[in-house]
Amino acid sequence: MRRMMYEAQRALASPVRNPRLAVVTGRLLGAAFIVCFGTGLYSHFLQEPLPWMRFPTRPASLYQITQGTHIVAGIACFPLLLAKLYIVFPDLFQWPPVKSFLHLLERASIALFVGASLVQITIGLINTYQWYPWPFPFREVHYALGWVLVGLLVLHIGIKLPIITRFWNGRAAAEHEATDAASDVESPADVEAVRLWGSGRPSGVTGRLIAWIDATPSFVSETKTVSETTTVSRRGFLTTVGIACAAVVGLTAGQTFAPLDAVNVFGPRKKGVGPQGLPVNRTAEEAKVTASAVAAGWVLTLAAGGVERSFSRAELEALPQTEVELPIACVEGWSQLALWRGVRLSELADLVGADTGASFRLISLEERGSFKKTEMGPEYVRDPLTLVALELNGETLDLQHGYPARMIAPGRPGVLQTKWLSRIEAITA
Ligand SMILES: Nc1nc2c(c(=O)[nH]1)N[C@H]1C(S)=C(S)[C@@H](COP(=O)(O)O)O[C@H]1N2
Ligand SMILES: [Mo]
Repeated sequence: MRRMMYEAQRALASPVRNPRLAVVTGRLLGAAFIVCFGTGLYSHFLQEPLPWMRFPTRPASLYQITQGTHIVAGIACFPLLLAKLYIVFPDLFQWPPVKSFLHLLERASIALFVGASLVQITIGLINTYQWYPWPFPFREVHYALGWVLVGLLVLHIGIKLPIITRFWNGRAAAEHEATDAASDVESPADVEAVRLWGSGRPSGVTGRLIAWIDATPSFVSETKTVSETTTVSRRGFLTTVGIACAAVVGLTAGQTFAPLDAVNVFGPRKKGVGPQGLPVNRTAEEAKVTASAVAAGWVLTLAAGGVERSFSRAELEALPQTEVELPIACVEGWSQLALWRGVRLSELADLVGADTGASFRLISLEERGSFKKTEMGPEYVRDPLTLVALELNGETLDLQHGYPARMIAPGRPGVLQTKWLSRIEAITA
């Protein structure tokens, strides 16, 4: 068995399967994970703020930037994770599979890390296509997995620290390689050294692994130093990974970042598609508001501290109108800038004498659905860009976009830009 595993590792040996490249791709992957985690946390707390939380409202496209980055970094994880798994694959064939309790923990944590990462980026990607083919609530699971992954990332970095520090610097790694390669490491005793390359044992072991890999007949049989072929294939590997990342990112980022729209081949949303040139996520039919939204008796009711006032659409139109340019930035990754016109929420709040520090609840005509009610902190309520929008891109708001009136505020996720408003009330603590 030991022999078999040894042969497997030998057969899989390749110049790109070395600790230096494992560290290089690991670094990029780690950075992408941290970016995803940070932007993900931000998105989470915007949707589920703790009572004391207040958020910046500028730049107005803040959420477009953070969520666009979240999805771009998540998509880049696919080629990076595949590259990393390719590099460390031979490490799977260790013998004995478990040497100690600590070794068991290490291998189990890596198995969990890989599995959870694959699940996380896959459900995330599928979600950008608005496809929810699983029985669990996406947002809660994605959020919980985010914490699990950060924990496992810290553990992984801790375990691999000796290798990471040793191979962080390219030149240092090459030096180790050259010295270590000088010794003969073809004997089965060195298989021991190979098995240890993942265990983070310092002083020469990992360097000897490279030497062993480089000494593998199929690649560098005659010489024990780093050959040109080796360098070339390593560079080729990194170039391939780079191109793959650029491709998957470049061909989808246009859904958020308008300049890349022309090459948005795989992104689920295209610019300018939909009524009034804007995509629609949930239609009026799906929300079952086709009758209530056009009913003659529709009014928007504002309520604060016992004062209630109702406005018909004509009455709202008679109030001072403000025009703002703000994006709809969906959690699912697409964003689009649009021109909105309507009444400032702060002016409506003043009409019912609402407290300047009050948070508001926005209630839609929609009878069912997770977005029928949303909440908004005073930083948004009082922002001059926050409107009860009546017009979009120079026309009366389309029914699909929330006619007779919808919310539009700076720096917020699309899910909170409530359509088909019916009631806006100050939340009394
Ligand atoms: N009442 C209500 N408002 C809603 C939604 C909804 O399902 N119901 N969807 C939200 C989501 S997820 C987004 S991204 C934006 C999309 O706006 P659009 O469909 O008008 O483009 O509206 C938001 N407003
Ligand atoms: Mo959305």
